[in-house]
Amino acid sequence: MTDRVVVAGAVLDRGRLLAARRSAPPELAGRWELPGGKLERGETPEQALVRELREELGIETEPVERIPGEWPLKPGYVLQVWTARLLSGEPLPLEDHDEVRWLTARELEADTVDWLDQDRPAVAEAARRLSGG
Ligand code: DCM
Repeated sequence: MTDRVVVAGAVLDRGRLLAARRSAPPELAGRWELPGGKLERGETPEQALVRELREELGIETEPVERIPGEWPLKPGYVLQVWTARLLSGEPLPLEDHDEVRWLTARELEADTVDWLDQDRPAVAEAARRLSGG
């Protein structure tokens, strides 16, 4: 059986990375993540990402490239991450989150927010891209 994919976005805009704080489930609430969600049947990861970011945050985005790697979640699920460009909208915690923040490279380096462990490798890679590394 192949694992089901959860796709998350490293949304970049004007030198900052978008972070969202989960409001559910209880064991993940309060932790920060790259926002996203599960693929629906027939969707490509890019389509799922655009849909999830629209539903959860009210923003329009364009996936740019996949960050290499795949990270295990709960059994049967893996996390894949794409970088994405913000096209329009101001992110708001409409669904599944209770706060959003734009983090600069410096704030990322200072480890300002409590990321989900499984998101940390992709966040580090996105931070490298922000600082031009
Ligand atoms: N998830 C994660 N990291 C992300 C996005 C999601 O670990 N950046 C996990 C949390 C959930 C599962 O994927 O267990 C499905 O996400 P959601 O509840 O947002 O659909």
